[in-house]
Amino acid sequence: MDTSGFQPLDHQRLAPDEMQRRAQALNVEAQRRRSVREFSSDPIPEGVLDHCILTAGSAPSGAHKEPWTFVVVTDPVKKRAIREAAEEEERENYSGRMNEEWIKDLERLGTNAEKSFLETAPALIIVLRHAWQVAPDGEREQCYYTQESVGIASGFLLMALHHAGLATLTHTPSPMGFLTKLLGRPSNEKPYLLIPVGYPAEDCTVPTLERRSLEQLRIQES
Ligand code: IYR
Repeated sequence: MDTSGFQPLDHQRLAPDEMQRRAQALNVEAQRRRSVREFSSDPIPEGVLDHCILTAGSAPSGAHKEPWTFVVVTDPVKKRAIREAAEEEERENYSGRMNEEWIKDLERLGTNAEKSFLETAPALIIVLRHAWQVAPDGEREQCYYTQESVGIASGFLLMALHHAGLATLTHTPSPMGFLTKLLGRPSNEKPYLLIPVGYPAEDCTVPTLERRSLEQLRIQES
């Protein structure tokens, strides 16, 4: 068998009680994550976002194409430009593009077309999905399962940021084409999510909601 290009997996089995403890502890932490719309403008300590982005980049991807880029925006002028363009799209969304049922579903979240968090949050991370890639020789290369891959990477990113003590919002001011232009990114990079990141505001509130129970989530096929 040709084993070139392979290496032993770095893995150690844990004792069952340690597995239990770790699985439970991560769930306790995950359950505290909430989507936040009120941010403090306090800056994020240097280096924290880099580690979180590296964690996102550890996600699995189709044929290991790593079809993602994470753009970090902290410049107030650029944040303002993004806010203005996002609010323009959102005004269209709230005044006709979203149907009645959608508007009603959002009522309990208290959202509207006003997106001041895009300026208040100290950083915006824009997740870009590579629909294809360009090889060094200029040839167009295929990417595979990019929606799945970038979705998983975004999940890793949200959890890493939460784990580091930061609040996030999973924001999709669709259509998001304006971001490709504003950020000067090539046309193969499609905006996937816009994630404001920072500390929550001192007086931040979040909608009261319940999550599905294990009985609702897990179906045991025996
Ligand atoms: N993008 C809009 C609307 C919106 C849509 C969903 I689905 C939400 O869960 C929340 C908001 C906005 O950000 O206001």
